[in-house]
Amino acid sequence: MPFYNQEIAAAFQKLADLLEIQGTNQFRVRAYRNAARTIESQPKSVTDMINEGEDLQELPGIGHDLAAKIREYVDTGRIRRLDELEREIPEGLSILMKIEGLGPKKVKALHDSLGISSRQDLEAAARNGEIARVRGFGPKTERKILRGLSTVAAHSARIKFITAHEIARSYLERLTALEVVRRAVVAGSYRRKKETVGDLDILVICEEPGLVMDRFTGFEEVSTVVSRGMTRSTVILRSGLQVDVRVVPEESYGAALHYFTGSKEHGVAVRKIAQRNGLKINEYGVFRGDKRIAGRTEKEVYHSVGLPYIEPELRENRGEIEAARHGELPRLITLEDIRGDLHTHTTLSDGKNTLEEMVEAARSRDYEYLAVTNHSPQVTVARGIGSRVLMEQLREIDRMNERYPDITILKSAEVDILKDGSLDYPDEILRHLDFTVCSIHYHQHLSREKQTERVLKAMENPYFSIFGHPTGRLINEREPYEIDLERVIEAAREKGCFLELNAHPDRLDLDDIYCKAARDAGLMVAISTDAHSTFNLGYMEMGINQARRGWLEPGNVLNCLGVEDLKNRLRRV
Ligand code: DGT
Ligand code: CA
Ligand code: CA
Ligand code: ZN
Repeated sequence: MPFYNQEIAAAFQKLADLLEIQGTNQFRVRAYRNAARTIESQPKSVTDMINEGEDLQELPGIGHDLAAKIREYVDTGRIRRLDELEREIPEGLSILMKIEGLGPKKVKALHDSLGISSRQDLEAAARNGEIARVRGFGPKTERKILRGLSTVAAHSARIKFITAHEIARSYLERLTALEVVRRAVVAGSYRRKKETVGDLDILVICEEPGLVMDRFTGFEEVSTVVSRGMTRSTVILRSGLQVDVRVVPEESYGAALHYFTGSKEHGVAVRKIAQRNGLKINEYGVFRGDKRIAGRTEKEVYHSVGLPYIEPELRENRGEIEAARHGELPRLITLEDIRGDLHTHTTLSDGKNTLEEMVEAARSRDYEYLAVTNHSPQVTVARGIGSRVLMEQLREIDRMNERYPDITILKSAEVDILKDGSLDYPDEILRHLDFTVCSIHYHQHLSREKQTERVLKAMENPYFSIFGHPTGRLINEREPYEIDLERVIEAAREKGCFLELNAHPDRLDLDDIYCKAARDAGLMVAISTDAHSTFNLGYMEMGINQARRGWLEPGNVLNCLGVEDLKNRLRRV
């Protein structure tokens, strides 16, 4: 039975959550969480690894007991220990832990004192002011919980792009493996590379629709078949994700792809132009009267209304049609345009790989440069390093640069922006760096005014180079800080600072809208992975997706510059 790594990881996270609520051994809890992260970040399917007889204990943090539990899950779809805990602890409690402002201790306290065991209970109690009266809680925590509740409610139905990507890939592989399938592609928001995806819309060209539908509805991860027809079926997977599949005739492929890629708003706008020209566009083709005049490719569809091809990432009806009409579409950035990564961690702070391993990985990606940006002292949770250790690393980088003439290792740090807007290393240390990534990790709930001032003040320091993960949001988990990014963008441009597009799939921060705002303001953006392992360097692809949605061209992106140009751009003093 194939399991997605994401699914196995989720089971381990749940196990850890429940143990934590129960108040058992912190050490076990952490072991399960680490295991979940390890599984999640495996490029290869753990199910395949087991089937191919690989030893899971070679994975970092996976011992005998954990390996056995993974195997148990892959063999049986369950973990007995998890079943036990689920019987002992009310179902709702582990969901409550996902709400910002609530940890296991608080969840347990609320359960014991107010009998809260579901989101509904929690929301009712928070609205009635009961939570503020519980020992150890107060009005502030109560407000925070209400805020957290609204975030979860607003997002939980959509899944992150990277998860959709994993599932989409495995579905496509198995569909295209069928001999009768000529072509299979995922359209919808997935093809537009939206940061979250509501459902997957698969289009198939094939000779035997019946057979494809049998296969499609019969895949093992399907939990419900919502509908099954000859040209259209809908299923829901165990993970909760809905997948639609439609079989389309070859001569309509372009029209169908255009229709189902959306966005709806873009489609409507294109169809309006067609109407004005006496044409009709639908998912079967482009028609003049009853005569089909185009529809085999998307290009044909656009050409029929006098437009050049528009990339899926731009199809949001946010000015792309006007730009296309005037021949002003951006030449969107691609992965090949990227010449290095400007935000990475090593084992020195909280990374999983050594400097040398990171450098080797960057070389195998053909990068011209790699910046090492470990955390500054304030960020103790991520094992921030002091000035002395940082200076030692700079010397090690000198040695590495001699050893590897084909790549430049840039000296940098992820410097915490303190509450008062000062930076977390003294200037006499900062001046030894090629540049800095400055970011906020604490005091995320300041007022909009204060948060903005804090960042503007920090930018006055001439060693401030790139503002890291500028809004601090975690997709589906944490709202962005209150901050006036328009002002930050303006100030950055004036002072010679830059903004990061953090490519981590949980962050994608800047979002598409602000990428475009930066571009429109003439401010360059750094697309950086924030890699904590060699594997994470691959998140660059996620950053590129977001950048393309934000209309970014190579000329808008710092790390498309060669190393000398880059250094010159970054130097403020
Ligand atoms: P999602 O799934 O919420 O992330 O977003 P989409 O864009 O994938 O939306 P979805 O799955 O509802 O539909 C896929 C595409 O099909 C959508 O982007 C455009 C097209 N479509 C769906 N419903 C309509 C509609 O009522 N009118 C028009 N013009 N197009 C539609
Ligand atoms: Ca969709
Ligand atoms: Ca759909
Ligand atoms: Zn970082």
